[in-house]
Amino acid sequence: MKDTILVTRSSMPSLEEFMEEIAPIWESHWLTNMGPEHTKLQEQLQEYLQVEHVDLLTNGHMALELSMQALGLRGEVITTPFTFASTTHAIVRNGLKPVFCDVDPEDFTIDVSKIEDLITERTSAIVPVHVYGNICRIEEIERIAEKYSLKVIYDAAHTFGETYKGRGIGSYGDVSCFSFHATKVFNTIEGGAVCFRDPEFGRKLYNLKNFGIRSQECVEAVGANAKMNEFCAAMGICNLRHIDAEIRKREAVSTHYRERLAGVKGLQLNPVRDDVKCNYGYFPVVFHEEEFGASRDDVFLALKQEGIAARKYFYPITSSFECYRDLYDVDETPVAKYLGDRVLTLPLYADLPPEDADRICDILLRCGSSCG
Ligand code: T4K
Repeated sequence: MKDTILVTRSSMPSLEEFMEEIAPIWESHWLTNMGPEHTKLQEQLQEYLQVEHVDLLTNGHMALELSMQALGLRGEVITTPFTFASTTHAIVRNGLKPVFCDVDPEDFTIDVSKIEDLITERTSAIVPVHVYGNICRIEEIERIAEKYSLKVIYDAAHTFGETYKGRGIGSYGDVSCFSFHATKVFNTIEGGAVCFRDPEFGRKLYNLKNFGIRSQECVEAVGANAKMNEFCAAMGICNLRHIDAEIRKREAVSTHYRERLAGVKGLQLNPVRDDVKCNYGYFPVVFHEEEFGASRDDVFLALKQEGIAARKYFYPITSSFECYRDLYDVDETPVAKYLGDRVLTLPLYADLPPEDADRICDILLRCGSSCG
């Protein structure tokens, strides 16, 4: 039996490099609450992400949840169900109602032609997801948001380091929220960030991540505890030194997959765009069973039997979660439902050897020919 291959593997610096970065923490005894490592990473990320302002949080989920709170959203929020649980939960946990818009069949992002029909007098925001690092139709979203005075909060969890038309992706919308979870292109073990332009929003967010405390004697809002600690920030500082090389290695794996799988009947791959600098975070494949000859679940099982843990990101779509039973109608987003039932995300990380990528492709392609 060959070694198990998981869907991803965290990028890490050498132990020596991390030890060197955390040594001053032992001197200072300053472990959290916006210490020097936090400040240093924040400054470095502002530059790397090409954004006006960035704040660091415990994770991408709290970045979304507290951003919505800081913006004071009310009523309904238009979003997509083809995403991780976090996007929808953040809306619901703010007491807001998610209104699900369908997705584009080619790139899985919000179908902008369907947004306006969903807007009511209760709508306060749009929460589009740059899913798998595929950039949403930004200009059209901006046009709609301006026309109806809506806030735009991008779930940018998958887009670390990406640019669109030469601009850092975090600079679009009112707010963009990143995840720095262990499974992401860039990680701080657990972590997240919010990029924004309005300093007043930034002040509110900063307080909200620290219980809503404005000063020692004034608590101005019902906040949470979502501060990134010094060890996580130190991990980020180390990982940031290697990020460009890591992304290049991911690109090589993605290219390898693409060479083997592009053009195969019944397989749909992520679209490639000239105006986007991509981070190669995920390699989703949609299996159109009728043409390919095998279903997503056939391939999932065949890989599993060989110790390869591809993942069904994002199945089930969030509107069909058990916790939202009877609240939403999945048939209102037929494309999201269709894709959720057919997509499989192949293993992808910087050090995935080409022979493993080949083995994965061999098993996958064999499924198509044997079942078809
Ligand atoms: N919005 C979107 C669109 C998101 O995708 C996410 C998170 C968020 C918001 C929220 O951001 P965070 O609050 O998480 O920062 C994983 C991640 O936990 C989650 O961050 C991510 N999206 C989601 C797509 O995937 P699981 O439950 O699939 O993770 P898990 O534990 O099964 O790990 C997957 C594989 O990663 C493992 O098989 C091996 C590898 N791994 C995992 C861990 C935990 C490592 O190599 N090292 C590790 O430490 O959710």
